[in-house]
Amino acid sequence: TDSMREGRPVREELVPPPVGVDASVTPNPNCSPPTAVANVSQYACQRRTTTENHNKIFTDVMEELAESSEFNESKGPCLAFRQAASVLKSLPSAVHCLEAIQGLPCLGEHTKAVMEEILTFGRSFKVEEIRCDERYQALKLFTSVFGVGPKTAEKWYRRGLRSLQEILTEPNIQLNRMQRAGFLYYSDISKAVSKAEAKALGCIIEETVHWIAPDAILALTGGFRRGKEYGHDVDFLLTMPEMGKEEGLLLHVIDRLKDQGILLYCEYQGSTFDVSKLPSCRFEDMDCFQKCFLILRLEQGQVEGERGLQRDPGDSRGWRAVRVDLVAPPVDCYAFALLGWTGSRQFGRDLRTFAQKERQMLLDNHALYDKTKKLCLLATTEEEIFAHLGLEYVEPWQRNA
Ligand code: DCT
Ligand code: MG
Repeated sequence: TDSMREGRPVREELVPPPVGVDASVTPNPNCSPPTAVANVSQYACQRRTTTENHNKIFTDVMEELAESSEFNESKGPCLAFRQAASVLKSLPSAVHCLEAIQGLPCLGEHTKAVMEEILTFGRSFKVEEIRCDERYQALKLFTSVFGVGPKTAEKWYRRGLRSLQEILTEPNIQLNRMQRAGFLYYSDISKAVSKAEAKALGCIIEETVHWIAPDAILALTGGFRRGKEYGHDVDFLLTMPEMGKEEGLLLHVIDRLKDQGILLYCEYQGSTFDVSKLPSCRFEDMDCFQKCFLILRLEQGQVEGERGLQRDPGDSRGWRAVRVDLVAPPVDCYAFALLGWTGSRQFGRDLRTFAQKERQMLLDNHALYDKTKKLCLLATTEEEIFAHLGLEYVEPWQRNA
């Protein structure tokens, strides 16, 4: 693919301008020049992707197609649509014609056909068909409940259930604790969390953590660290400067949140981390750090700005429920955990693929293992991890792949 990309600009320069138009005098204002898309890497970790997405009309459709493929357990197409969306997100301007995407990586025939539909008709018939699909609608609705994954959603769909009301009134359905909380706070936690709300929660978490351990290290991660205006939850990483001191920290934090009367739900997972198992520990999405998935009560008065809490019109409660994730890795894993939990998912996925395919290294949220040297490469900052991988540093706000 590298040679293809290197050869591409030359080929495009040879494309004659449309008949009767002198391209040098009258450049087509709708077509970005080929140079604008030259040298786009197939790996998200070699692209800089801010929150400013010039190709939302395409990427929203691609992401819906990816989700639909995921529901059908079509892993290949799902990944292909996600990669295509990610490449388009990184472009410095909007795509106005198919010529402008020539030579870009990760855009297959399927993706191009969808883009052509959107360019020609302003819409994608394929995605409109999917949106009308009963199964897609039901699975999307069910998985929008905290604690409900694709498997449970599929099970409910197969039983003939179609609405949340039907789930709640079906006597044979046993919801687990997480799902019960998901239904209980559904209207709040299905609403986006704003940056102002994330900031308010950051203050609460910081105060709580430092009340327990003044020297604890706390960082905002996830989408808000990448500069997003809205998110579905707020993610934090915390650790202690001295190895091992992080043990028990999260349980203390949970207790303290409970004492403050703001803990609406808590699912705690103890650490399943075992240094002796590294690096044979499976390098995949999930990490084994102690963590908790919370639902916290956020008061109107704690949120700065005119708009305050994100609420329905007519909601006069003066508070809302928000999903918060806290992860507590040991300090020697902190940089790897920070890199992983900052995301985006696609950025992280491509970092791991890049490490493996281009560097014969294994990267996950705990460590970086060099297969050639047969050793783990240490790092205390994200910059060091990029350097180990021989990658230019990409700032968190440029990781919105
Ligand atoms: N992550 C991870 N391991 C997990 C779950 C998540 O490494 N088991 C990473 C991937 C992205 C990041 O953590 C944050 O996850 P989300 O909160 O799901 O994503 P987000 O980018 O913060 O998006 P949102 O704004 O919707 O919260
Ligand atoms: Mg998040």
